[in-house]
Amino acid sequence: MTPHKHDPLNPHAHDPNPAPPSLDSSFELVLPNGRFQITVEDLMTLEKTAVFDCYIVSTGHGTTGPFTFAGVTLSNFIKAFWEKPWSQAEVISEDGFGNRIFAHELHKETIRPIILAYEKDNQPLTRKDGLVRLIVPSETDDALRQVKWVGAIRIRP
Ligand SMILES: Nc1nc2c(c(=O)[nH]1)N[C@H]1C(S)=C(S)[C@@H](COP(=O)(O)O)O[C@H]1N2
Ligand SMILES: [Mo]
Repeated sequence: MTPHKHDPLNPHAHDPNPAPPSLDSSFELVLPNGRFQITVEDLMTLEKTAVFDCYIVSTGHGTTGPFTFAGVTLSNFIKAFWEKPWSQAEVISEDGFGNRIFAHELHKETIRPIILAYEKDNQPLTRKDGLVRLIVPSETDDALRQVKWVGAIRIRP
C-alpha cells in the first residue's frame, strides 16, 4: 500500500479525544499470517526500555512534560512476533486515531526509540492516560503520532 496525502494514518490536524474508547487495554496484533490478542502483561515479558524527556506537544491545550515513558520498543515488540522483513506498522486506536510507522524509521533509532508505553514517570500508565500508548519521542507536531489506547497494530510486509 502506498501512503498518500489522504492516508488517515498520516498526521493531520485533530482535536484530541479526552476519553478512552473502552476499558480493555489489550490490543490486536495483525500479522500477515494471523492475529493475536496482546495484553500489557505480554508486553512486560519483553525487554523494558525507558525514554526520558518526552513531551506531549499541543497547540490547543498546551505542552505537557517532560515525562519518562517506559515500555517495549516497537522494534523489539515486532521482532518478538514477526521475524521476516516488514515495511510498515499501522498503529490504530479504536477511536479512529492512528499512525503509520515505517520500518526505516526504526533502523536509524538510537537512544530515543519509538516505544509502546505502559509506564509514565515510573508509575503504571492509566487507561485514561493512554494505556497502551505509542510514544514517538522525535514528534513535536501537536502530538499527532502519540497514539493513546492502541487497539490494533497491523504489520505490512
Ligand atoms: N487514540 C487517540 N490518541 C491521541 C489522540 C486522540 O484523539 N485519540 N489525540 C492526539 C492529540 S492531537 C494530542 S494533543 C494528544 C493529547 O494527549 P494527552 O491527553 O496525553 O495530553 O493525544 C494524541 N493521541
Ligand atoms: Mo494535538
